[in-house]
Parts: sequence; C-alpha cells; structure tokens
Amino acid sequence: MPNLPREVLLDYCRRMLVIRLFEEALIGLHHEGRFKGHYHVYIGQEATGVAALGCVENGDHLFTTHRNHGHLLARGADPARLLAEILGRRDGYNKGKGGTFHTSSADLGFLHTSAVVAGIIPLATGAAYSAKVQKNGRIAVCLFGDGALEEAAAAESFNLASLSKLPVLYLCENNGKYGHGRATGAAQSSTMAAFPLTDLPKAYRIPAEQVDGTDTGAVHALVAEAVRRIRRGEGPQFIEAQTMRWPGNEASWPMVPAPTEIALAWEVGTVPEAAREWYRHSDPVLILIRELVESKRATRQEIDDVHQNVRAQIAAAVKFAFESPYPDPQEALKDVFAGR
Ligand SMILES: Cc1ncc(C[n+]2csc(CCOP(=O)(O)OP(=O)(O)O)c2C)c(N)n1
Ligand SMILES: [Mg+2]
Repeated sequence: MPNLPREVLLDYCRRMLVIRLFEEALIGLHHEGRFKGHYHVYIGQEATGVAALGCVENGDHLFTTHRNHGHLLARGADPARLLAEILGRRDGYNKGKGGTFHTSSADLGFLHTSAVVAGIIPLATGAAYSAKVQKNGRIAVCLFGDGALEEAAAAESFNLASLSKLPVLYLCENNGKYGHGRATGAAQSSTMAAFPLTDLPKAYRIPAEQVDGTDTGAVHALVAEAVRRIRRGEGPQFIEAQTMRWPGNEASWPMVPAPTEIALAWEVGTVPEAAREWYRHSDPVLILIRELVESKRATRQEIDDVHQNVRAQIAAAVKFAFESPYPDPQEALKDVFAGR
C-alpha cells in the first residue's frame, strides 16, 4: 500500500479517474463520428503519470509526447479546454492549433509536446542545460515511450546530460510489458537490441531503475527519490515504468472493452472474457481503488462519490468543447513560428 497521506491518495485516485473517464469519453465521441483524426489514449498508464508528476514543482519544465492527454490532466489541466484543443476549437489550450499531438501549456509546465517520437528528449535536455546555466533550481522531466529509445536523439541526449550532470529525469513509459502467461522479459513493444531498456542509460552512466508503472505508491517513491537526487546536483536519472498493454489498444483504433465502474475493482464479470485478466491484474485505477478500500483509507461510498463527480466534470467538458467555436480562419497564422 502506498505510504502516502490519505488526502494525497484520494487526490491521485481522482486525477486517475479524470484521465480514465476523459479518454473513454474521447473514444466514444470518435466512434460516434463526432470528430475525425487519429489520437492516442493514456488508459493503463494513469498511475505513472499521476504519481510521477505529483513529485514535481511548479516551474519545473515538463515534456510529453503523442500520448500526452494523461500527463496534462495529471498536472491539473482543465478537461474542457483539453478536449476543446483536441477538437480544434478556439477555447483549447492552444486555440485549436496544437490538437491532440501538440497540446502544451507553459502555465502547467509543459513547454512543448511533440508527436515526433523522441523529439522531446533533446529539448528536455536543453531545458535542463538552461536551468543548470541559470542556476534557477528547476529540473526537466521528459516523459516518453519505450519506442523513443530506438532513436539516435535519445542516445545523444543521454551522453550530453551525463557529461554535464544535467538536472533531468528521463521517464520512459514502457507500455509493452508482457502479460501473464507470456514469456516475461523476452521482449519489449519496441525493437531494441538493448535489454533490459535500462542498459542503455546505464551505458552512459545514468542511474536507471525499473518500476511497476501500475503501482501508484512505488512510482511515487522512486520518482520522488530521483527528483531529490537531481535537485541535489547528482545529474540525470532514468526510470522505466512498465505497464501491460491495455486490451482496448489492440486494434489500430482504441475500443473500450468495458467502461470503468468502481465495482470492477472486485468483480469483472461484465468485462469480455478476453480482457478480464487486464482488469483484474493490470488496471492501475482499479488497483489503487482496491488498495484504498482494503486498507480502510477510503470507503467504497467515498470512491463512488469521487467517480460521480468526475463523471459530471467530463460530461460538462464535452458540452463546453463542442460549444466552443472553430477559430476564425484569419487567425491561422497568428501565434505560429513559421516565417514566410
Ligand atoms: C520520428 C517518428 N517516427 C515514427 C513515428 C510514428 N509513430 C507514432 S507513435 C509510434 C510508436 C511509439 O512507440 P512508443 O514510443 O513506445 O510510444 P507508445 O505509443 O507505445 O506510447 C510511432 C513509431 C513518429 N511519430 N515519429
Ligand atoms: Mg510503447
């Protein structure tokens, strides 16, 4: 059970439910044909984003990827403005110009979000360099997928960060860990010759640890310690958070096998047979809920109340986002860097 105050755990649980219900709503809207285009959801990785980003401070520089919705929401993004951005509407975080792949918010610490795999790793390293030169006490946190390690940009960044002892946390979300019954440890979702993935940063003398990315308490403890080391001037740290693939992501367009209900923490009979194993053993939201109730830190009623509030918040976000107008075409070249 996470060694954290009850209020923190309940807040983490709420944030994780915001992410889960936001993503489920998004998938539903897409299936109804209410918006077009590709998008990636953070379902199954909520414990990593929420617990890790609970360890940073305002002013730290955060960088994320194509799978960014959960990271922004973990840091307190308004679901209504985030959805408006994904729909390309005027009230979105970037006035509808960033979309699902590039939503950023400097106020929340996210200086840049890029769907270019590994594109943010050099940028986060540069932000860490700037913080070191300016001695402003800030750190950079770079959240990326296991696939990003295949890119040369990752290796170059690790080298520079290690040589210059830069204040940066590289948080690799390996969402391809093999499930029960398969050859654990045989391969990752990415095609890396290095195994385990932590061998790569270790070759550059960057301390690297693995953690169960579905375990809120374990992620929090490890990230908090890494952040302490970085702030003490010990240089870059690397964490690989491992999660199982969410069954809804098996197809190229995500499907929701079963909408998340609190009751699923105890009984998964309503979930299609093929997906039950994930809901029983690998769903970070249900794992935390089970832990909270079984350790008597929260009652089922309290969790149900949080769930209902989040459900209402997401319904209001959907209404807000669809009511937000598309930007005026004359605004297209405003706030963009592209020159003529
Ligand atoms: C440089 C680059 N190459 C290829 C792609 C296409 N692409 C989008 S997501 C993705 C997989 C990334 O895997 P990973 O980093 O593990 O993230 P995950 O989707 O598993 O969270 C790829 C190859 C891209 N966006 N950028
Ligand atoms: Mg991956």
